Amino acid sequence: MSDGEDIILRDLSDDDLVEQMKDDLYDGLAEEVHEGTTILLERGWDANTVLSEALVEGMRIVGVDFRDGILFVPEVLQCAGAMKAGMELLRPILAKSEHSSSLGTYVIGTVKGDIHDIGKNLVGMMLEGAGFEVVDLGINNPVDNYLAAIDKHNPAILGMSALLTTTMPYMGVVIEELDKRGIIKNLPVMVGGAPLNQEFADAIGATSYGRDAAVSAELAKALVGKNR
Ligand code: B1M
Repeated sequence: MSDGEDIILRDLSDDDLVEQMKDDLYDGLAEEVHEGTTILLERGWDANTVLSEALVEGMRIVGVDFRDGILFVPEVLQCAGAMKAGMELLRPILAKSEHSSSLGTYVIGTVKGDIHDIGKNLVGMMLEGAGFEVVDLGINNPVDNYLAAIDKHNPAILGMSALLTTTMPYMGVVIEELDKRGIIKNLPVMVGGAPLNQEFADAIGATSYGRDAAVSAELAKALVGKNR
């Protein structure tokens, strides 16, 4: 961003800046979203408020126009890049653990066929902040990836994310496999993602359904018996 644009962003009131950041996110302007996030943090905004009011709300608007055929995949990829530029600044704040000892390992990954990772990444940050060691398997994970990670990391919780109605049933496939192998008895499984709900989580036999990142971190603490 040029100095001139920088000065204009800094001159905006908080409300105008948040509106501008939503526009910038929509336009896929990573540097501007990064700068806007910096300014709000400097003005004393807490990371969760920046996240929900500027970034998540901006991405919600993108989602509506994506659904309505106004935005297409290449543009939405730019929007995702801009959102991530803001999230990178929030990561160290959100992931800063107030716990001196770890609550255990939390393995998380987006399921097979699905490449959405923004929500999963947010959940991971909040979990780190809650005191978990997070092992992130990334996107597009077949059941074997989850099994290998369970073997390797002996997690306290397994988490799966899905953003598509076509990929969410795969969570059930993973849970069935964990059941067959007798793993599910000792390993709580949390599922989450925009198209899910509690009924779906119950139907596939998940231990827990995380509606959003903050709720998921609280649920995770409860699952390991450390709700404090
Ligand atoms: Co996609 N996409 N997308 N997309 N995309 C959606 C999901 C969609 C709802 C858009 C729409 O039509 N309105 C729609 C799904 C429709 C449906 O299934 N019913 C859709 C579609 C159709 C597609 C493609 C098929 C488009 C195409 O190719 N024609 C394609 C599929 C690719 C694939 O995965 N195979 C596709 C591609 C993409 C991009 C690559 C361009 C990009 C992803 C970039 C990335 O993630 N790196 C993208 C994006 C950005 C979106 C929207 C616009 C935004 C998603 C997002 O990041 N939200 C999305 C619209 C929407 O959701 N409104 C859309 C912000 C994020 C903070 O929220 O992810 O919901 P969310 O996470 C929340 C909670 O859900 C929860 O906590 C998070 C934080 O609070 N949560 C968990 C998530 N995971 C959790 C796990 C937990 C607990 C809680 O425990 C383990």
